[in-house]
Amino acid sequence: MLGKKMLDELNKQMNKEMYSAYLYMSMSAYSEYIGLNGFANWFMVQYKEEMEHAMRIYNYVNDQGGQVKLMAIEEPPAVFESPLDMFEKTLTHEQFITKSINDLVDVALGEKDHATNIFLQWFVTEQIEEESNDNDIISQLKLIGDNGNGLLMLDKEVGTRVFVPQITGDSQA
Ligand code: OFO
Repeated sequence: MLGKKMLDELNKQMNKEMYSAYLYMSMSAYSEYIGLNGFANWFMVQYKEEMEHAMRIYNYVNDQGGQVKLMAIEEPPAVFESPLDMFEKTLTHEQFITKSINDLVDVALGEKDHATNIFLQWFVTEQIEEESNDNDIISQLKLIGDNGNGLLMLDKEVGTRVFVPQITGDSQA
């Protein structure tokens, strides 16, 4: 069973994950618009992963007998300066999400809610990978600089990223 504060914070986190999905969908659309289809693929995979993150929380709240509450999703930016700009904004956003997950863990520990603490550990680990992936691509984009060939090579590489569903149910979005 979830305490009221824990439930409220989980519902808010679900909304943040939905915003993450929306943000990366927007970056995917922009990448496609400027002809970088590999980056468009990378961000679309990210969008799908974020939808799964939201669904993990949705399923957990339901499993715990809590009431899922859907809130309005903020409008993401539609235009970006460059691939580097998109990945720097992605990293900044993921750092915000990491802090938010850490705050959720603090609430779970404060309420002695061990089940939710265990549930959240998956997200704690996932955030390490998210930030690491973003940092890697930012480093590569900085090395590439204004080199068009380098950018096209990286576009090709990130175009191979594949979405691997991790949870069952209607998570494919
Ligand atoms: Fe859900 O990990 Fe990104 O936001």
